[in-house]
Amino acid sequence: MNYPCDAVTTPVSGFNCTPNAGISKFNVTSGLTYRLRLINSGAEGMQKFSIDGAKLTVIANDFVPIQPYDVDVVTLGIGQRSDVLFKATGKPTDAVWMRSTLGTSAFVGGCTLNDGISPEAVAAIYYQNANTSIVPTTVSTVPSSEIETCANDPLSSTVPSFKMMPPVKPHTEQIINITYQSNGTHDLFYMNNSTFKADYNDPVLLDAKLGHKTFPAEYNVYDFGASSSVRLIVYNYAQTGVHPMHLHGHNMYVLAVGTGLWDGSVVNANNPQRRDVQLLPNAVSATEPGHIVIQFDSSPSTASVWPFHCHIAWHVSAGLYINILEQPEAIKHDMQIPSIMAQTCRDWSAWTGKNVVPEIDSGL
Ligand SMILES: [Cu+2]
Repeated sequence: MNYPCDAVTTPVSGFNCTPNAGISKFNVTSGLTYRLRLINSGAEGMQKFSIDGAKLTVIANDFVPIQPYDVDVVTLGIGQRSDVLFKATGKPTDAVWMRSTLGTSAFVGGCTLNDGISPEAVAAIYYQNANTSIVPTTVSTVPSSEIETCANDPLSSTVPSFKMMPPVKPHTEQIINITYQSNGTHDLFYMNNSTFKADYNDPVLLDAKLGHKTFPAEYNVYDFGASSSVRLIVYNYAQTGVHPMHLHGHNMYVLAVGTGLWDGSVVNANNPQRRDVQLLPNAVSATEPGHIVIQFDSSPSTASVWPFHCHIAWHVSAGLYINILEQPEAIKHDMQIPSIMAQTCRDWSAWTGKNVVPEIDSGL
């Protein structure tokens, strides 16, 4: 959209700021209902999506259909997707704003690190007889308290359409404590006192295929063996804000979200929210963490090495990452790794034998 190019203080090679770049325009017809597939494809900012004067009906989170419910604003952490219904109930001549706002900066109590110059993106929605040469003049009626809430909607609101009940007693339970501390030169994220660091020349999945059972500590490998059900109790002690935690390969059950120590209670225990990214609350203080409790089912069909990490680009860059090694025996005996992968590893090994590859961060 339009951005005040004078505000660009650190030009990035290859990117130019175009003054008065214009806005995106969407055309709708009065009386119809539209499905919007929203994704936050950003690096850090928690987006709050709304359409002036409209309620939006959420029908899916991270592609998992849920029982529809209405909101003023849709909260999207990095990587989160929500499908919403927008009913175009306006007059044929109406024009309204669609908004995605980052709210106020985290430095003054908000949810994101925006610089305050242009924290709200807008696009125009034009009904069929609207004058598309002028921009809308509508204002947002979303309460500021909803913009300032750094959390997904309550788990009690998000009930999957297809019922699945996770085991009350999982096969394996693991606590993950996230902290933010110095390694001597840099402040990094630590998972149970270990900050993640990848070795580009040593893929964990290949190790698992070869039957290796032990890994360097900095790979942050959690071997859950043949557990049929795994629960992670994740505590955020970092006091750096909210983390959109993402699990690969599964729709995880989100059993609880809160602050302090988990009291064991589960929301919608017979059919909890399932999705693959969930906002983990900020720590209240150094001794009072935020928490989420997630759980996933496992079988030989889900055998792999699955990342579980924060989706904020520079948090995962700073080590907020673990590898979940699932069903290693099935990997060793049943998984077919295409020969092109082995060839790629050999080629990479040969090239890195003669060229230094700078690994400036965790390696992810
Ligand atoms: Cu994070």
